Amino acid sequence: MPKLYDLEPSGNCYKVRLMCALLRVPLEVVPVDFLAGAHKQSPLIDLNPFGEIPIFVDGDVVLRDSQAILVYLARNWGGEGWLSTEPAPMADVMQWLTVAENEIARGPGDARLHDKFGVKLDVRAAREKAARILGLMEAHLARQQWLALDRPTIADIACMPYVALSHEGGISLEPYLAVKAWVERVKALPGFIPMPGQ
Ligand SMILES: N[C@@H](CCC(=O)N[C@@H](CS)C(=O)NCC(=O)O)C(=O)O
Repeated sequence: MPKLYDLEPSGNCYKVRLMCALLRVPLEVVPVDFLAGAHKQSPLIDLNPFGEIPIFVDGDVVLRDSQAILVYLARNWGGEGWLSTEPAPMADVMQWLTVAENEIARGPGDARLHDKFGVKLDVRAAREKAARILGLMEAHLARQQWLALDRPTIADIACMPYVALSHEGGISLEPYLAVKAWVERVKALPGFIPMPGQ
């Protein structure tokens, strides 16, 4: 059974738990003592020298980075649906995976790190970035139901968690009706599991 080194309030870890639930992939969840810095010490630092979680282990396969883990899960257990192997549809999904790690992580993700976990960072810059990406997503999702293609893909699973948790970073989703409707569509997927704060 694949194993996830996990932290419950981490949106990045949640992406992995959620994707496994949607795909009905059994997962051994191993809680990490994050406050004690277990992810910076052996044995976890040997699995991920970046000193971060999630860490995903499936036999000989060891992966860090939630987006990469979603790719692995989708290709292994999701067929063509969650991540197409056709060039243009695959690229459409991939461009949203980078949004998850860039604009969303540095926008609503950082604002939440500041407000909820007391991390020292430029929260004004994070809120400006959040407003920009939420505006872009609102315009995009006013035209289509899902971020990429015409169906749920790992693009939605990568981007939804930190957007849905925006309020924990002092950002209201009220002005973003299409974004809110998209979050609800993700929550209605068969097998969906929530995370704390949603
Ligand atoms: N690109 C990684 C980022 C992972 C990440 O930032 N993880 C956080 C927890 S959500 C972490 O472990 N940070 C290390 C630290 O703050 O010491 C991913 O998407 O999984």
